[in-house]
Amino acid sequence: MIFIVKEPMYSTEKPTERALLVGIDRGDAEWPVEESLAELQRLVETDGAEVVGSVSQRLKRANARTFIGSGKVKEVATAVQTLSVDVVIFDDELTPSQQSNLEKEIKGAKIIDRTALILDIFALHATSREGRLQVRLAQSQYLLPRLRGMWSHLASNRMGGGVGSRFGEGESQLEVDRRIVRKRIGQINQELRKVQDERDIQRKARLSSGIYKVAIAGYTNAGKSSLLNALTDAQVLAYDKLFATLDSTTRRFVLPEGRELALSDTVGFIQKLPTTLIEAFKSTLDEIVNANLILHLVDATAQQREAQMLAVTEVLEQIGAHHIPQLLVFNKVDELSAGEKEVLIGRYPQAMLISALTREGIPTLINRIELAANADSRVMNVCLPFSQGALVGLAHERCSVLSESFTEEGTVMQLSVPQVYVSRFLPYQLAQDSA
Ligand SMILES: Nc1nc2c(ncn2[C@@H]2O[C@H](COP(=O)(O)OP(=O)(O)OP(=O)(O)O)[C@@H](O)[C@H]2O)c(=O)[nH]1
Ligand SMILES: [Mg+2]
Repeated sequence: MIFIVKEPMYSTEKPTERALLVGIDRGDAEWPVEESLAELQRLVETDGAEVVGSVSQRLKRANARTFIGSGKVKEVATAVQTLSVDVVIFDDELTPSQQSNLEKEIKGAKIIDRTALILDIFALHATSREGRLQVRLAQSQYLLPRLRGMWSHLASNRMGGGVGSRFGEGESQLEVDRRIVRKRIGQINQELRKVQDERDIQRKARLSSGIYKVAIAGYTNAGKSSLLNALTDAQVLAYDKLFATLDSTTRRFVLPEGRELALSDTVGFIQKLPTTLIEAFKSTLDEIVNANLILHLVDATAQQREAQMLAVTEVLEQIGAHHIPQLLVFNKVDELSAGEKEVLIGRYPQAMLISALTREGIPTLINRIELAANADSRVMNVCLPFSQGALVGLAHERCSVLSESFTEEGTVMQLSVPQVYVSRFLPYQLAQDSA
């Protein structure tokens, strides 16, 4: 059965593209097909099109030839006509042959898949040079095995615009051939390396400074940018769209006792995140991989909260960040009732409940970050001679100052010193420590 969201409408305004969604119901209780299609609808809307209907079919696994069964394909083909559909969007990545078979059988509409849609949104939101290069790399890698199938698709896109049309922007049809795409991948990789070399310099500087790095990771729309803004004066764009953030932003964050940390916000994760994107965004994701602590931020109000958490855990594993200490943080609790909060605490006693909007729970979160940051520290009693002004500065900026007094010999301090700095303070250690 086809679930119709909107009847065809006739108006004089420039038409928004009309999309029909198609998914498979695999009987997955964690991530039911309705939820997956609802998320796909949000993706479509983020990309600027309108969903006019959705179709799902109960299948154990996808049909190798046409993803859905042949009867269902006919149903979709009819719906394309009756609902004036411009684009049919499949909720899973189609194989190149499934795509070309579907294109033959469903006339009058573009056929794209979730991956192409996500890549398109990334293209729309990429602002930095690195972001744009990474998106182009992912698009080219996606395009390469599909070149034959994409020929007509690209040609019609270029004329029609709309969903999926930011593929190969500015390219002439002739250029779309395997050799050229491969060459382009090579060039993008080269350019990316240059951009990333510069970034590496900054990152290495942070690394060698021994500064403690905290990364905010989580599902798209969890409120990562809002949290960065709440903790620092980052003023990162935060809005109710999927994949608002593509580039990572790192800001200085000063703990109440004076120690400085680096706090990063980065690209959000999603179910079925295309592997081409994960590979292309490796350097952006390195912000997470190189962190000392990950704040796993969860939208506590999300229908599919648990499934979203699982998706995030899986991506963290995929990028090799699963061994990094994590704090589980539920955001948007301003929208939960007292009862709902209790259920959440009962289920995740180790988690923190916050609201980036009302700042509820933020002080507790800062305390927990501080505790984690101090976990690799050692308490030292030192007397820093007045000639060692720089070391006094280091103590204030990178260590926790537990006590401080001034004597004739110098500044006597009790410090919680991160391991990386211990050797710097050793020469000035007071006798009581060596006991
Ligand atoms: N009610 C409520 N809304 C919030 C809170 N934090 C964030 N939001 C809203 O959630 C939406 C997404 O917030 P962002 O900070 O952009 O989320 P993000 O995780 O950075 O999203 P992407 O960059 O798209 O992955 C915005 O509309 C925010 O205003 C919160 O604590 N409470
Ligand atoms: Mg964001």
